[in-house]
Amino acid sequence: WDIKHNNLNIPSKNCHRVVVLGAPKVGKTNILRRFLGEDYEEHYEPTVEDFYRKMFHIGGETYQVDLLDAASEKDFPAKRRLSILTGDIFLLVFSLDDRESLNEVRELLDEIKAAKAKLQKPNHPAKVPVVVCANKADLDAQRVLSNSEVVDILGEDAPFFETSAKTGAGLEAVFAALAALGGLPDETSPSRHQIIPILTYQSLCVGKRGIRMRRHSRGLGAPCAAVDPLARRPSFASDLKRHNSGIYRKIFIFLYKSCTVT
Ligand SMILES: Nc1nc2c(ncn2[C@@H]2O[C@H](COP(=O)(O)OP(=O)(O)O)[C@@H](O)[C@H]2O)c(=O)[nH]1
Ligand SMILES: [Mg+2]
Repeated sequence: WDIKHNNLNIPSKNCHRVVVLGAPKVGKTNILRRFLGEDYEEHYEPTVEDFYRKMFHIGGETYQVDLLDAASEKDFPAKRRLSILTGDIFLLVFSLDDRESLNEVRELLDEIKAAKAKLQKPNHPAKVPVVVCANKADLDAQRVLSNSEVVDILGEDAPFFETSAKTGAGLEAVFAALAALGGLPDETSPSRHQIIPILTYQSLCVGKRGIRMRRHSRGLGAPCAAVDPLARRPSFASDLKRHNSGIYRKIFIFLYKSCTVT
């Protein structure tokens, strides 16, 4: 059973890609760990680029959330642009003890707005699907940014939440906001479902379909989710297929060239 290619037939309207961006060391990986149902990690490991896939079975429906931990791509603008174009929801993270990391979020917000605006019909500008985490709220003594300074810098562009990946504070609200942007049910929040092994998840969705699904869907079952241990970031080619409209094609080809030449 090849789970890498989404043979689980999750409807594409239920599939979303969350791209996580922000300065190094602000807590991006630990926030993702929380979303995946893992524990906080004190030891810092720099991220190169990580890709995660979490699949949900909620109310008889299936959903898939892909998470791209895009690490520090400040020095790779073409790579970052590609990540931005392939994301449909964005989680931007800065740390309350690091003013420069807030400036970086401001720049990312502008870049995402500009990139998405180019792809939209001029008469129908949609709101940018971004949620911002003001992380490390537990570090009272080191805090250098007040709430009102953050509001001033971010403006009305994106909702932000004070969070702590260490204590878990504020993260429920962040996950709920992300779910709302993707039209996902609230049960996608880690506290609202049970994590089950991938094999159990697969048998729930596809094994002996008729009998099990029917029996299961009578009570719809408790919300559950599984993390795909084999998930890899899809190739450039399949990203292109996902967004197979003319404008995307042109931009992708341009970006692909600029990624490979440099
Ligand atoms: N006090 C505190 N430390 C945190 C928090 N989030 C992350 N850290 C620590 O900050 C360091 C960087 O975290 P990490 O998640 O790897 O950041 P990333 O580089 O943005 O992915 C690690 O040592 C974490 O333990 C938080 O909310 N509070
Ligand atoms: Mg990281």
